[in-house]
Amino acid sequence: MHRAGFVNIFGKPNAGKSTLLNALLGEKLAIVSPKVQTTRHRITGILTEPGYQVVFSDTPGIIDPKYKLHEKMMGAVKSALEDADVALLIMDVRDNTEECLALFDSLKLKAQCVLVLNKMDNLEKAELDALVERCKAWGKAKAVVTISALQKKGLDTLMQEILKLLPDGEPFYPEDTLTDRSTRFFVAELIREKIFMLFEEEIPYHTAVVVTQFQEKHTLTKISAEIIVTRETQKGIILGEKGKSIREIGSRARTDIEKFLDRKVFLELHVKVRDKWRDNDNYLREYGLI
Ligand code: GDP
Ligand code: K
Ligand code: MG
Repeated sequence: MHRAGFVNIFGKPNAGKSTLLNALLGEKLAIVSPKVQTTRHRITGILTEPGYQVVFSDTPGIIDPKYKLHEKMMGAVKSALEDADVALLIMDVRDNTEECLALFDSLKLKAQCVLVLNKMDNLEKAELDALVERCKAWGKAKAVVTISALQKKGLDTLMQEILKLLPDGEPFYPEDTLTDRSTRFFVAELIREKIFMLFEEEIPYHTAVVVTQFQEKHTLTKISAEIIVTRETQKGIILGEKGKSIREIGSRARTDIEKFLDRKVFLELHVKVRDKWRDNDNYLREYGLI
């Protein structure tokens, strides 16, 4: 018998959705940062093992739409809600339990769900046990599992619970497929992650990254990318004094991209100002956000 199905990961911003996807896949597919709304796209990771294939999706956190970009992000959440076989509802153990459960109620889920209590490394055992009891009493989850996505704890138990709920079926993708996203997409994401790491406040939220050139040369891959911001002042900040900041972005991104591609990389970055790109359909399309 073979099982195959779609498992989508939902939760408030920073609950650890992207960290969990990466941990389950054993690959860094989704970028992670302590800032909310780092994930803008739905990212698929495909886990193929003897006897089963699980197509996981990481979704942007559940948010109130403010910009068109946010509406598109919520669109990704809604479409994920509708087509999953199993929903993983992930909660940070330190978040307000009642609030989280109310939020999950409001999603009006059709899929069967597993409640995943993440960051168990942050809670004493007695407190964790009490939380598990409260979550079981909620009654809407087929299982309640405690994990630490960061420390890769509890993941075997979580996989067992997922497999119990996965339908019988043939694989959807060839067994060596890891994701449905392009290499260019991951390269752009790795660059965007460095901007989340290095800059405070609003800069990351005003930034998009587009790969404009991706060439496999003899011994290395040559990549050019544009960092798009909304104002000249932001361009100045991204560049930094005498280009110090953009060099830092470039060197950190190159290290990660080389790891991801397992090849030497030559990376060239440019900064462009595009007023109000977040509210412009043409730009959102160009940046792969629609
Ligand atoms: P997302 O917004 O739900 O995708 O959350 P991320 O995966 O980006 O994680 C948000 C923050 O929580 C990051 O700083 C992660 O390193 C951290 N984090 C994720 N999982 C754990 C965990 O199990 N334990 C701890 N202590 N931190 C975690
Ligand atoms: K995050
Ligand atoms: Mg995320």
